[in-house]
Formats: sequence, C-alpha cells, structure tokens
Amino acid sequence: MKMTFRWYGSSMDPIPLKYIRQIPGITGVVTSLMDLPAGEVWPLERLKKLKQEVNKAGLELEVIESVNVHEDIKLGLASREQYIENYKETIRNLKEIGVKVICYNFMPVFDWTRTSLDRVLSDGSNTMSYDQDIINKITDPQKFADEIQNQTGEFEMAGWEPERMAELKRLFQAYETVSHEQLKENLKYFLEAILPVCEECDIKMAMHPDDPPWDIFGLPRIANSLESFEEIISMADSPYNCITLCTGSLGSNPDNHLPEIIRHFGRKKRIAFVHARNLKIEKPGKFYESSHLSRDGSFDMYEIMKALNETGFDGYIRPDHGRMIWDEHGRAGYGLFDRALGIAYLNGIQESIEKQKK
Ligand SMILES: [Mn+2]
Repeated sequence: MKMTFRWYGSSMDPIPLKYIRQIPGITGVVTSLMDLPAGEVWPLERLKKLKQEVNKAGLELEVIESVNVHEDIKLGLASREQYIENYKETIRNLKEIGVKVICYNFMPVFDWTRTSLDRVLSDGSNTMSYDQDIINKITDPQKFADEIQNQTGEFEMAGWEPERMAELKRLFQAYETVSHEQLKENLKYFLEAILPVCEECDIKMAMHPDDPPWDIFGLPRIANSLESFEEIISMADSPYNCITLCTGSLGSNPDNHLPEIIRHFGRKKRIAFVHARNLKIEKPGKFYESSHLSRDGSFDMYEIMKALNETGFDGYIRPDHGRMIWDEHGRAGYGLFDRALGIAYLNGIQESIEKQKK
C-alpha cells in the first residue's frame, strides 16, 4: 500500500511539502484545487503545475480528494448534464497528470459535520467532536454553518465551500422532495455516465462514506453501511466503481464492524483508498476524534490494518484527521504533528503484521 498525506496546496495549507516528504514511509500527497467551485472543469495547465510542484518535492500525486459533485447532479436537475460533462472533462485532464484515484462523496448540502472543531482533551490537545443532541436542537442550519465557519479561523473547511454555504436555504428547499431512493437514482445516473470515462482513463472513483453515517437535518444520506455500499458498487458494475474506506466515518456508528466491511470489499477489490483514523464513542451519536492509537479510541487499529493486509490491499492510504498538539496552529483536523504520528503508528502495525506472516 502507498502511504499518503492530505495537503491543501501551497496557498491554502501552512504545511510545506518538504515537511511532508520527511515523514517516514510517505510516497505522495492527496490534494485538490480547492478554490474551484464544484461543477467547473479543472484546467489542465493548473494541474500540470500542481503535479510539477509536488513531484519536485519528491512526492507523487496520484490521488485527488475531492472532485466535488455539483448539487444539481445530486438533486437530479436537468442542468446536471453540463456538470456531468464537466466532470468527465476533469477526469480526462487528471489522467494527463497520472492520477489514479478520485475520492468524492454524495452527501447532500453538508459535507462532514462536527459540532466542535476545538474540544480540549484531558492531555491538553484539541480535537473535533460531534454530538447528535446538539444537532437535534438546531432549528437554523444556516446559523450552525456560520458558527462552524467562525471556528475555522482563516482556513476554509474542505467540503464547506462558501458558494454552497451561501445558498443553504435554497438547497434545503430543493432537497425536500428528494428521498433516499431518488438520491440513489441520481447517483446511479451520475456513475453510469462517468464510469466509461474512468475505464478509458484508468482512474478509480472512490466514494467516501457519509460523515456521520446517518441522516442529519432531515437530509437523506445513502452511503453509511456495508449494505448501502454493496448497493452502490452494484448499481453501476465496474471495477472502477470503488470506495474510500474511511474508518472514522463508518465507525462512528458502532453497528458498522470495520474489519468485516474491509474484508467484504477488500476481497472484491473495491477499496481504492483508505482513511485510517480512530475516534472515541462516548455514547451513541456522541464522539470525539482521538489519537490513532487503538487504546485511545473505540477502534482496534491493528485489526483494521490486518483486514487490509489479508485482503491484499495495494491501494492508497492516509492518516485521517489528527488532533492539534504541541501548540500547532493550522487547519482543524489537518495539522502536521498528530497526523505524522498517525503514520508512524500505522507503519509500525503494518511492519509487525508483515513480519508475523513469515
Ligand atoms: Mn475520511
């Protein structure tokens, strides 16, 4: 497997590539053109420059996270045709720079959601947390979105693009008539349209699970369990219709048995990308993001890595969100220090699994 690190680009990420290059075992970065609104074609010239910059630092650029799907595609509006054509064009441009995997999600309106970006843990570190009781009391999602944005300081949150947040009201109204079944239909339509291009370009689409893996604010969510992902990979049957196995997103519902889900999709060769992280479930619907260490959280990270190893996973993996430690100032969940510790830990588990096999 190839160990990677999410990086937001030199103008939007305080972490320089040269620091990332020094993390043991790292092969590349996972990045995107964050300033482009969803639905636009990613210009080849910019992609070439980005690749050059990453390669110059001694790193590969083979995974994009994310090429965001325009809301009109998720809503199934007639205007989706143009956005789907643009998406295909972006896939073709990404092929030109050697990209192998595109991570995306199909969550209506909100991307990953937390109720706090800087909860203080007992060791003095800061982390992101979620509490369904807080979400249940929110009557105005716009106010909630504003509050979360205020907590991010100067850093815009990935997946919470300003243009999408600015029209929350209109989007909520538009989704009133979209059921779970309709959203699945719209996903199927999208996948059937783009997968032939993915096959031609040898680029895997890796769908990220809903985070948290249940409906929020009454919006439908359809990618949150073994069964739902089985439905998704079957609705457009192609080896390029794959999954981003995010342990934190799926695992915040304790009904999701992570090693079992990994074995199920790993055997089918449908896991293209892994987000490996841990979190501590305090009670159903309430959790915080812990360090990667198994005993700090609710997941058995050894069993997770073992399931990947046993199914011959040879795709891309990255540590996911980290805490803020050692007074680091940066993008919530995406500091250097704790994620680098996460990599060192995952490397250690991987080495011990490999040696035990001999
Ligand atoms: Mn993730």
